[in-house]
Amino acid sequence: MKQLVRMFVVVVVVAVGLMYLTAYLNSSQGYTGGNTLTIYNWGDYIDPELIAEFEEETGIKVIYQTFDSNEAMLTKIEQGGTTFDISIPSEYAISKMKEEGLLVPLDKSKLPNLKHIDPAFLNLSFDEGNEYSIPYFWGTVGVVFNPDMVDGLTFNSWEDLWDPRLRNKILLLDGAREVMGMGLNSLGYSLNDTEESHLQEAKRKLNRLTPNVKAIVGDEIKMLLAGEEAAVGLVWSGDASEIMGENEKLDYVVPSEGSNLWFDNMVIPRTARNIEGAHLFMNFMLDPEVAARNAEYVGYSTPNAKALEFLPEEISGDERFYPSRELTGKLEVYENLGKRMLAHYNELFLEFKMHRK
Ligand code: SPD
Repeated sequence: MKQLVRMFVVVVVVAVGLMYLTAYLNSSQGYTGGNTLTIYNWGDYIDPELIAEFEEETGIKVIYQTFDSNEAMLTKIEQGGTTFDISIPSEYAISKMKEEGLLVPLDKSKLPNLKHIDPAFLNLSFDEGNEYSIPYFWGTVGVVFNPDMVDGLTFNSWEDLWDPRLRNKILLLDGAREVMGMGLNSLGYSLNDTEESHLQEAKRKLNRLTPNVKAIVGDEIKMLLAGEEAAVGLVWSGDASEIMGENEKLDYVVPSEGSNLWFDNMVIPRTARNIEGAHLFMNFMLDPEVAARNAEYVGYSTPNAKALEFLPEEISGDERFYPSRELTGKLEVYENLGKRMLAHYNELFLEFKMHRK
């Protein structure tokens, strides 16, 4: 009987000990999340072979999920119940996530490859000192068009999009900031404008674009434009580069009234379970050869100065996708306009979408 009691006590002590150990590991910053890494990225935004190589190199299994807008990503992370270790938001979303305490500060000692990033992409106002985010890709918003299908229009001005010859020929990327920004820029306003009369004016102007808009779409915009299903698209520069790789007839231009210069950076959301693995992944993606392969695969512009040396000159020397500082200096970066104003932009964009129906 005594022996039974002793065995029972040993079992209870071991079980309680294991419970405490598990709880400690779960709450500790270094917990390896069962050696998995959950990545939450934009669709079509990484070379899948690189994920396989990272898994092989580190023994970490990657779980990969995608989003199609900063707003969708923000809502999901704000709601909680997720365990993303890495995400790749744009600048204004990073600023909002910082404000809401949704990000983990980075340990730079674990990111030796950070030295390869062009200093022009570091220390930007949305994350001074890169305390929370590391550059991944950057680019502009502009117009991709098929010269054979647009009757001589050149899109040096946003105004060209309203030309009656483009009836049912335009695809718009499905982004509230991008579409509202285009409407505001076409009127000579800032794409960060918060003046209600300007926002309403932009919405009315967008409503007048409706006859020319064939569809508002996600990543399929690339396939549709490359396949000549539409003549013109409002797109991110990296998508334009991929489309033009598929169909050499097409061209990309940033209209002269101004447009958006954006930055997508890697971050570690507060919900992360594998912070160690997240740093390993960031450092892996910062490796110049890896960054170059990724840029070549997805078509977006790399902020990694050393990686440029591994890219063919026809890519790194293409001013449409690696524009001069003179041009980028004239473009505007989206500001974090605050929760209410961002929601208002989304509402206006939604109203524009409903107007089309
Ligand atoms: N298919 C990948 C799209 C990534 C684009 N990010 C651009 C965000 C600009 N705010």
